[in-house]
Amino acid sequence: MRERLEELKQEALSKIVEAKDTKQLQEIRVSYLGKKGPITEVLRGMGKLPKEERPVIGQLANEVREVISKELDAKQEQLDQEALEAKLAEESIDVTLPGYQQPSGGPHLLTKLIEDIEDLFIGMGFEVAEGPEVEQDYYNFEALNLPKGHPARDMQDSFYITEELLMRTHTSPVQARTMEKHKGKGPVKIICPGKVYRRDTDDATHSHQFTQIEGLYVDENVRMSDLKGVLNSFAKQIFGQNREIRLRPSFFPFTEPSVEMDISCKMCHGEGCSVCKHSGWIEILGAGMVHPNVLRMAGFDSEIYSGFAFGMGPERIAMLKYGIEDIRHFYTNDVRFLKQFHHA
Ligand code: 2U9
Repeated sequence: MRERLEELKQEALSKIVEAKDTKQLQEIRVSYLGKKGPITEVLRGMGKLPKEERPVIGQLANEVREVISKELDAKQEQLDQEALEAKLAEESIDVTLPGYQQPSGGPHLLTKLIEDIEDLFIGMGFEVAEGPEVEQDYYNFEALNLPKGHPARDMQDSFYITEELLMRTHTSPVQARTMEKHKGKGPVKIICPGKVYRRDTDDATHSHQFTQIEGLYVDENVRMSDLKGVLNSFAKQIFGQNREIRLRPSFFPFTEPSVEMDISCKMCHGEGCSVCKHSGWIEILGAGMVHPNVLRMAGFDSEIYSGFAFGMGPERIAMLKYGIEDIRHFYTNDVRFLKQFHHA
């Protein structure tokens, strides 16, 4: 019996050494120390032993139990420690690894161009004025010398909401509103940037929504030469000091006389190329002296006051400045396009 116990002890201890996890340890514990295990069986068979041997074997059996139990506990502790170390190793952070690059956005190139143009006119004494994009027919057309039935206000060309309300087709109603607020007293010296809407089919050069910057300067003795000086300064600051401007006669219902302004072509310096269609000049904006009817409708005495006005499309300015060939690039927001202008 002594040998049997010794044998069981060795067997259990070598199984404990080989045990890989808690489950295996538990199985060893149950099979050797459990009620149906071999040691219990030895103790049950003690009745057959001579009396004097019983306490000796009993004590030995208890010692074997104890040794196995202690080894099981020690092994369990070792497995727990190993598991903890593995977990810590797996979760450790290498603080020397480089961080993830966070892509940063930036203002849209049109936003930046509009802000640059605003700054340049602020530098010449203009203030920035804004107004509603949903506008009354009166301010969008009537107050600008475009009475009902005028061909330029065709229903087909504007987004009407009701008979009297529409999406503004230009930023001119902002000037009309600002003049009205001044109650016939000058000076009014403003630029009006903003979104405008026209019923158009989108293509490379047309968009149903685009932006405008318009300017207005009303005071006593404002002349065409003031307009020319301001626009010349604008053109040189945006396109370069080596550019020339020229004014050609034109027509707008809200200005008289009206002009269109060209800048000399940077590709050919006035000699003629594909960008300027071999004319040496590129059209960039429209302008003129404010029509007396417009001054009167806004409450100004057209005998005392005069003014100039101009209007431009920042998309067109940007297309010429950066060689962009399709107006839809501004609105489809492909980052491969947009990010080229992050430092512009
Ligand atoms: C008031 C009086 C006069 C604004 C003007 C233009 C000429 C012009 C176009 C340029 C290209 C619009 O962006 S575009 O499509 N604009 O040519 N705009 S004079 O004249 C005004 C405005 C308001 C009270």
